[in-house]
Amino acid sequence: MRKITSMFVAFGIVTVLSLQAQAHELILKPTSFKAAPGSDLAVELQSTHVFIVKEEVEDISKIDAGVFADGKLTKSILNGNDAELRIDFSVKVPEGNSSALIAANKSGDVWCVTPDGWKPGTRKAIEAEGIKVTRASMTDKFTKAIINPSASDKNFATVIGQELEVVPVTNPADAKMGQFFKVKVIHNGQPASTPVFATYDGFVAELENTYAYYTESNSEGIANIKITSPGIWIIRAAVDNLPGVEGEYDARNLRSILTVEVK
Ligand SMILES: [Cu+2]
Repeated sequence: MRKITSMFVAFGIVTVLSLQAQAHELILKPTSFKAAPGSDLAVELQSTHVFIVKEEVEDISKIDAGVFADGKLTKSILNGNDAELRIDFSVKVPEGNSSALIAANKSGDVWCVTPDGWKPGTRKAIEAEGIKVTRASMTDKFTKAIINPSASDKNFATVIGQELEVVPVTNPADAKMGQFFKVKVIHNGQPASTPVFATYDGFVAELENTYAYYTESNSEGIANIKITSPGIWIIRAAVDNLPGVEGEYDARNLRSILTVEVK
């Protein structure tokens, strides 16, 4: 009996850890990757467990999003689209013939794992309701997309300063089927070794948290993703279990997703 109980306890822990890894992902999906300089481009911000299928409307009050140019993010007005299960916004495509960056950053909500399931709120707040908290965590999310890639500029490699950032080393204009697409993962301004998952739009639309490719960035932050299909690719880095804040949450996690199109 005791042995069975401890097996159940062990199973419970595994479940909690894997659920924690399954927070939904924040993904930028421009409606086009080629847009005329000076025009308005519609962009979708999706929150999902399935790639790339919109599933949830995030809390717009916690998100900054827009075009990143001249060293700063110009924030767009965000519109929660409940009918389409996504956030809509538009950006003014920068002038000139260089590639352009669109970015979104979301500060995390605290979620607690409890015997009654997941509850939003800090450890203090949930415990004040008389509910036991197994684990409280917060996940901050960063995402970026590159439009108008061109063979003649280096703007695609601009580091915009996200706490966790995936920076292309390969020019997206040169991304090709059957070849490696190289990225650099940067955490707090330093190259970081992290798990790197990648997939493309339409690879698997029936299953959650399913990616086409897995690798890890090395100590220089470099990861190579083998491109196995044309289309929209997402490349995702993750850092888990950063220190928490006493009484608020036990750990903080970071997610960062780069979106590029492969012709
Ligand atoms: Cu979700």
